[in-house]
Amino acid sequence: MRALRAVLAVVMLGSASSAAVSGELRIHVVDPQGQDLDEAAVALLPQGPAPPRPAGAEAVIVQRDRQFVPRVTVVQTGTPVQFPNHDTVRHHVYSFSPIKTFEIKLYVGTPAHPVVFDQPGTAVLGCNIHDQMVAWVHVVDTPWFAVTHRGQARVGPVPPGAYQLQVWHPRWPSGRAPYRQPVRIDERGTQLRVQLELAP
Ligand SMILES: [Cu+2]
Repeated sequence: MRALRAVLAVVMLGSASSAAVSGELRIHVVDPQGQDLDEAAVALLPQGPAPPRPAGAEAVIVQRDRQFVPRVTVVQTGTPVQFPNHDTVRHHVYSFSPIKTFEIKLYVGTPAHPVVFDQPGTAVLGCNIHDQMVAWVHVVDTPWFAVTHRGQARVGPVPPGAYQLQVWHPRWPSGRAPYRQPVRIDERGTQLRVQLELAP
């Protein structure tokens, strides 16, 4: 009887772990001085085709107190982004970046149509009226991404396996391809520290 109970326990453990086969990346991103880096965009690119964008996925970049909030947004390729203006002053949002060139001329409230970011890469956004306003939309071919806070981010759950880790930051030298390294995500999760060489 005791032996049978042991077998049952093993079977149940086996089915529990196979039902939850997913991993996670826990990453710590630091600058060249070893300080925690906020606003780093982290993405896990699968080796095969990426799963499609979750239905209804969209992003929102608010304008408040004459700033974009958040400053760094990561989206999967094809994602619509809304730009509601919560200020009483008008803003004029634009991007000259090759992956997405657009402008939303002087407006208040929420523009009628979102902007769809349909190519991977990074778009720099500005406002024609307020020079200090800046934001970045980092577009990736994967639904698995995060932005660091106090140097930390978690990406997942993802199926265990081999990925390319991609890390980008606003102070990453413009024109240089984002930082990449191969990474293996296992079922118990993978922990990693990345030090980025940034422009001063
Ligand atoms: Cu403005």
